[in-house]
Amino acid sequence: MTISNAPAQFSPKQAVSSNRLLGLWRLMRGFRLIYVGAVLSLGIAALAKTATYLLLRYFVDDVLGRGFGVPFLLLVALGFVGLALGEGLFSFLSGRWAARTAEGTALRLRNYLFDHIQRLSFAYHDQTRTGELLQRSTSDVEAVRRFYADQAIGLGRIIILFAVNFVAIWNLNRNLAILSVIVVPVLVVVSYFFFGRVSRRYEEYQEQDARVSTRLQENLTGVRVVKAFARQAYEIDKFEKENWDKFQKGRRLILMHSLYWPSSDILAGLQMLAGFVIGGIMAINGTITAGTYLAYAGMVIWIIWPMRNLGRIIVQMSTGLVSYDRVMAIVREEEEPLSEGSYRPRGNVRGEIVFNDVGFSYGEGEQVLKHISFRVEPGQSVALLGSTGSGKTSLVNLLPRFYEYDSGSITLDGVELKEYPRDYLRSQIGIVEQEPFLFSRTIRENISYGVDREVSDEEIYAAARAAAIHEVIMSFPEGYDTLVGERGVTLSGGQKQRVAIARTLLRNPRILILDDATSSVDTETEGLIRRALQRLMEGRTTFVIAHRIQSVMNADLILVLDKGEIVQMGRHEDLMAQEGIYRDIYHLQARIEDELQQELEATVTV
Ligand code: M5T
Ligand code: MG
Repeated sequence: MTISNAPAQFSPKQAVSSNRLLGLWRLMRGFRLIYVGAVLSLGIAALAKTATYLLLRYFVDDVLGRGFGVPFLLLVALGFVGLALGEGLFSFLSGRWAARTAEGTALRLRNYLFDHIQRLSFAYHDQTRTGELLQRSTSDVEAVRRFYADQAIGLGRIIILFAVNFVAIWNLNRNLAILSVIVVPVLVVVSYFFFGRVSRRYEEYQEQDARVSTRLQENLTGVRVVKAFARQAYEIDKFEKENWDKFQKGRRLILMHSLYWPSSDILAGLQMLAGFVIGGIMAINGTITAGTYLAYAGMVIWIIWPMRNLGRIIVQMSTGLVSYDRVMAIVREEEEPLSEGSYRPRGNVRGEIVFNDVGFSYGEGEQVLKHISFRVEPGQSVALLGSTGSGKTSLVNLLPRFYEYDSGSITLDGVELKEYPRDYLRSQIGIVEQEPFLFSRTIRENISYGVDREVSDEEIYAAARAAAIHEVIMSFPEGYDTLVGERGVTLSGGQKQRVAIARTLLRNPRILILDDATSSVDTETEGLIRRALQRLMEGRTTFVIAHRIQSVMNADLILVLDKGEIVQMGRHEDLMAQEGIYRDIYHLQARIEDELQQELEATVTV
């Protein structure tokens, strides 16, 4: 659609306002002109309608029975036809332009949200439920779209119809005009009463709706867990409760709407009745002409109709306003500044990393890392070892600035990490996450993900070979074009990890982080990967998190973490020479391996 009409630099951030109507107006930027055009067309259509009644009055009072010739009568008839056509044409234009504004604005808003949500910080995503984000980017945007397409334009229509017809009746007869608006104050009070209630109920309803979406989304993502734990009944029960709650809230919302309708209908009905009866009496008495009465009877409908709909529109508008707030709550969130930073080197970093008394906690929680100090020379490898929950992942997550440390300092090549723009850091650091995520795309696309330049097949194969996954991929009928995930192959945990390793290697980062990257891989494959990586790790600073001593013993520096603190640090030989966790783990793992070996031999000899 005509998104090109919109100023390119427009961002919905500029439409953040505590005045929701003002905000919605700003959100329309680039479409405001055609929207005003839509409202003007409505006005013209309304004038044409009212003119029809006035022409009718003229026809009845001044033409009928005066012996005008056929040509003149034809002319009057043509007038009726012209007015009808004009009304139709401008109504059409109005609807079209309003729709264009609404669709264009919604399109832009959805695109913006998609973009924006991905730029929010890790901390934001940790706290926000996916279902909530989904709902706000779809259903709430839809409500905002309806605000432009139906409600705002509807309000314009109401005001214009009312004003035009009221003025026309006023000019015919003041008493009639006053008579036809006698219930307006009552209607206003009634509408106001419902407006507040519907707003609140709609908000509750949307919140509940978000809860239902979240539950649905979580269950679909975690369907395996649900089945494995045979918790279907429990989950269904939970879902039904939330869904029932949504139904209840929806019912209460509809109840408000449906209470409003009859009450406004009764008022409007009384109004109409009074108008027809009193107007009729006036016509019989001769206070007004027959033509005036006819015109009045036609026009008064277009006074009462708007009054009756005013409340409905205002009440519905409250939903658009609430949704505006819900969408803007996301828009208002600060994006994680990617390119902000005072130090952006031309080339690559060398990779010297120094931690000095670093402390870190997630949000308000307790300290996850305490007094972390160590030093890595460029090209060295660091291994992190420690029980689960000891803070290994948290430590490496600080390097690409996924999270900001609270105290102490981390320097890269002698410059504080916070001075580097995040996008630069992330281009220098490759991370294989503990639980890698692959997109539902081809394996080729997954491996080349995040590389901006064209990559040759050879490069992709080389990365896959280093990750010991090339052979596996080639064994699929479609090779590198095999789709991963729902509509394609389901990769095993270890295969996924290796695709993720290949993906990171292809980016050729100066600093490599492998967070438990070989945890789902058997010892033999791990050996293969380790040997291949050995070559690739040369010249890069590497962080390896692993649980097997074998995978860490060759590191230049081994850090043993416990409850967020470094309890031991040094090379394998140093650590073996001291008492402590490291030696304990070493002996434990060696014993287990021995026992396994013996058992294996025993079963073979039997
Ligand atoms: C250390 C907490 C976690 C634990 C501590 C990733 C993450 C962790 N934590 C959060 O509160 N939010 C988060 O996003 O931090 O956790 P870790 O750094 O993940 O530990 P680990 O990597 O050593 O453990 P493991 O199991 O991967 O070996 O208290 O709750
Ligand atoms: Mg971890």
